[in-house]
Amino acid sequence: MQFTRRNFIKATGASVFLPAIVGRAFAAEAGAPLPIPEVMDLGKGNMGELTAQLGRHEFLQGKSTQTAGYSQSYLGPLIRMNRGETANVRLDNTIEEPISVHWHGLHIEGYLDGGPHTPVLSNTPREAALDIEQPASTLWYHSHIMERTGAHVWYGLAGMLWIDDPDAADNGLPETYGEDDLPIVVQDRIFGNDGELVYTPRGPSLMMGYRGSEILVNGAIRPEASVPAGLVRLRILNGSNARIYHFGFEDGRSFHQVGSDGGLLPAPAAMNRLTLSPAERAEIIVDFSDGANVRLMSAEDGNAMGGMMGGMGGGMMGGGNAPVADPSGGFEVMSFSVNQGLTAKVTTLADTIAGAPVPEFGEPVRRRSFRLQMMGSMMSGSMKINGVEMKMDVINEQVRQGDTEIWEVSADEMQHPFHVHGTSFQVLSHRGVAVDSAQIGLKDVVLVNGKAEILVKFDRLADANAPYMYHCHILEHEDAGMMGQFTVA
Ligand SMILES: [Cu+2]
Repeated sequence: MQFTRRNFIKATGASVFLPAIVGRAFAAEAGAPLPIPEVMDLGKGNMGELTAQLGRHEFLQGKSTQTAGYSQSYLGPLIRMNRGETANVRLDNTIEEPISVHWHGLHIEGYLDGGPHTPVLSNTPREAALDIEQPASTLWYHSHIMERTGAHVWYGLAGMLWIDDPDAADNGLPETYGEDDLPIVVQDRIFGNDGELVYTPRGPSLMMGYRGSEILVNGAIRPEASVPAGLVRLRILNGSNARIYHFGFEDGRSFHQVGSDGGLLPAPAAMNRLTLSPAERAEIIVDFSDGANVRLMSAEDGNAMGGMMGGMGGGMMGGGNAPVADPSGGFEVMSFSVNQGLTAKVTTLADTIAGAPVPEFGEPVRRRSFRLQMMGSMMSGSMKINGVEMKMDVINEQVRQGDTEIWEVSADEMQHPFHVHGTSFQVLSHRGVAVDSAQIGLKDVVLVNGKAEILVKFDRLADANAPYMYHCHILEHEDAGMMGQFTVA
């Protein structure tokens, strides 16, 4: 099986030789209506079909861009699955290279997880039956092929996945899809003068992770959502390869976080700033009852190799690509316009949230350490965990099913979002300070700055033919080798 870069490049028509810093000879128009993805409902025995395909998509007015997507030109449908049921989906691939469908955040066995050992080969469909036994949550899916994940996701092989719990008590949260319950997939991209996507990670843009100068939400440039004058639930996924967002509304209004990676929080957490690193999710409730239109902004990503680069800004080092700064200092992500013609179905938020998962971790029986390392990668192009880079035929760790462990993850050179397959974990501490899990909920990605301790437990099996992965979710770091494999037996 060939995992060559050339296949994909040839297939998409994109050139690897475009310069990484691209002038903007076109006007990127913001303000198109927020695209609401089609729903693929896999509840109640419905069979879905997800086909990886190349396509063309109009991001820029009058320009057609080569892309990839699952059953559509860019990104994929919003997939919904029910807790307590088996979700059936047929996976196919019409692209000339292997892709995969990794179910990010699903607690399923290794052979179903969609990692690099279980690709969907060209024109070789297969079926997956996924037993859903986890709480209601906002997850996603994306391609996860050795050394190719960054390119695959950049061109569009990603989508959102929502788990619903038909038996959960009514939590009173907004739940009318596309009206007051909105999927928000935030990505940054670079477009060349010809309107094509540019993906050329090397040098600084590989080291810092590949960041873009245009912000897309659900595949549209800084779109506008029309919302009712009440409470609106935004299910935000940072679907970017490398960029960390520090979200906030332009008028400084506060909002409530009600969910994170692994499900709902026990109680709404008030805030006016929200940081999401790549692959993290947050469900937030925003009050639009004052009728005012408002923009969602983000502060620039400052994640950089402070130690080596003397603290140069991440925007400068992220391949030279940063969104145009607003006078307020940050940059615009999208905007909201209040439509008085829409009915506000939810206007109050309860003090506690019914149906939040209750963490069930026993006493830890083992401790493992994972050091995420970049040192030397500028020369070698390879990044490591505990001194070794990812190798498909090496199992780095063996875990016993049902054991609770403490994993100590350290990131000294820059911040890395650490993701673990097959489970949700609890963050115990960060930089030596205890973390209140009720505030942040169950996680499958934690942004590590210094050292974090997480409590993990695996209930599903993964053998050496299809092991689980742990890795940095800056996709250029993952593709450069900052990933490891483990079995659960
Ligand atoms: Cu990293």
